[in-house]
Amino acid sequence: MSFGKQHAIRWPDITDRVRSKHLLAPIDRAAAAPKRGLAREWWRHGAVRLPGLLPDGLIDAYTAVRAKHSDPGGWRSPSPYVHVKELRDLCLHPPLMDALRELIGEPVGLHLNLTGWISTERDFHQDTYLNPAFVGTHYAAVWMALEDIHPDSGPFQFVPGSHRWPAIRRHLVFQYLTPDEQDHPAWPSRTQGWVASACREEIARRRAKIETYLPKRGDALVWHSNLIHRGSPPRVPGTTRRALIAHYSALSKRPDMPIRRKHANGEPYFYFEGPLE
Ligand SMILES: O=C(O)CCC(=O)C(=O)O
Ligand SMILES: [Fe+2]
Repeated sequence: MSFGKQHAIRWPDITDRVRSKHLLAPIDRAAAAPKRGLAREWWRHGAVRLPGLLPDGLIDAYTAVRAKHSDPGGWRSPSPYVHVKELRDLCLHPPLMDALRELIGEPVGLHLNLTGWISTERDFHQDTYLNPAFVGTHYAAVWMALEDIHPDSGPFQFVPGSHRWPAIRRHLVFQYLTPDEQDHPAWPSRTQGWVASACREEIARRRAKIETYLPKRGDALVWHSNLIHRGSPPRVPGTTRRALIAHYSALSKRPDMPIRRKHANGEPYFYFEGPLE
């Protein structure tokens, strides 16, 4: 069942340009692109490629643990890294954390993993509206390739530069949902059909390019929370896509996630109770 689909909802109905300073990370407040480096790529494209970032040994160690979990969709729990040291070793790898701190402008912690070895098939969206509004753009996600990614597997796709468009806002999406629907934990998936249609319409109107990410094992890509992206549908259903996805927020912007821990290497993560399942 989808929520809100009975309305004819367009991109301008659910998006807004955020200008409030405390909702924008420092790079997002800059009127012009930084001169060089990762910051420049982030400002211009909303995505930063970090080829060959992940050491083979860390990938092998995690792959051995993950392979024992039979579900191709991975662990259902959103924070399996609390239990699995090998996940923390990859997601909190210091060169990756250095890049994230540079892009967000302050220390960040890990709080979400997607561990499926098939595409999520999550249709076009931005991530910001899935978080509490006070997080703003102090947020980033990382796509890590554990194998060379096959074009038929449903690769990650994104629209470079779309992070500078008006952003989808939760309160605007919620205009079209009843109070019960707004309280339902599945509201993101039950609205994704029309949210994705609105994104497609805007991509077409701007004649924007959709880029397909086909990384080699060990490559990583960081994307901005306002970047339009998706896990594309596999061309050949069932084709494996051995990826690890991790999401991070600035430590100072998550009063809703008060328990923090440090991994053995000193890098921070948000701690949650609950079993590994
Ligand atoms: O499956 C994918 O490649 C994208 C997943 C996604 O949208 C996310 O982690 O925010
Ligand atoms: Fe996403």
